[in-house]
Amino acid sequence: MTDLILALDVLTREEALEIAEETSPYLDAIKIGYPLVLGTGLSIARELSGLGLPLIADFKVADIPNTNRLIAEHVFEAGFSGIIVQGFTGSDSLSACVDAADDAGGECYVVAEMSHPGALEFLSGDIADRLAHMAVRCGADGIIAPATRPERVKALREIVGRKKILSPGVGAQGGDAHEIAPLIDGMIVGRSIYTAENPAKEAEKYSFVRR
Ligand code: OMP
Repeated sequence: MTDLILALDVLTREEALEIAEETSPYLDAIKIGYPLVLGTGLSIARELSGLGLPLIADFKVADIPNTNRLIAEHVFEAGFSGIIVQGFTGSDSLSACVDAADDAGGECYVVAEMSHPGALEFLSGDIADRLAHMAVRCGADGIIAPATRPERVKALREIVGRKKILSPGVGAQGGDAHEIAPLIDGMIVGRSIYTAENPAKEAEKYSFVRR
């Protein structure tokens, strides 16, 4: 069974609340990040958490340990239950986020390999494998791995074992939901749901992954 996670990258409060509410019966979590939070303010997290779904903060945190900790603490205080961080800043920076997540009873996910073509220029292959190993070592809850490259997800699974793999890249970025779903724990889908004429109907189409 794979979770369906909506990437709610819309820009206004009204749109966010409307789409989140109508799609919520088909979702296991909602992920928001800079587009929505910069558009509406961090208070949108409390409003969305009223739907009763876990809320993941995609800020791809990438700073020194102290700053990472301050950001992560803020995120969990705001009502999020998970945070996505970059790992290339090193294990001390990552551990600061893992510790903040643990203190708040939340979850921390590390980007191992990104889904877009440019990811292959710097942070794929061996580097991504090392980031996944570090995620395990530092006690993160899981990694982000590309739905656009199922063979890489399989390789990263070998490294992270039973830790969670959340995968974006289905739909708008070309990833195949049927192919990736059996390999992962959570499928992150954005545009193909929230730009659809009927987002609830579109979310329902993806809900086969949850069975
Ligand atoms: P769509 O391409 O519209 O389905 O959205 C994908 C979502 O996943 C967006 O919110 C991206 O920021 C995010 N994402 C990626 O697309 N690729 C990655 O490698 C990592 C993420 C992420 O960390 O969520």
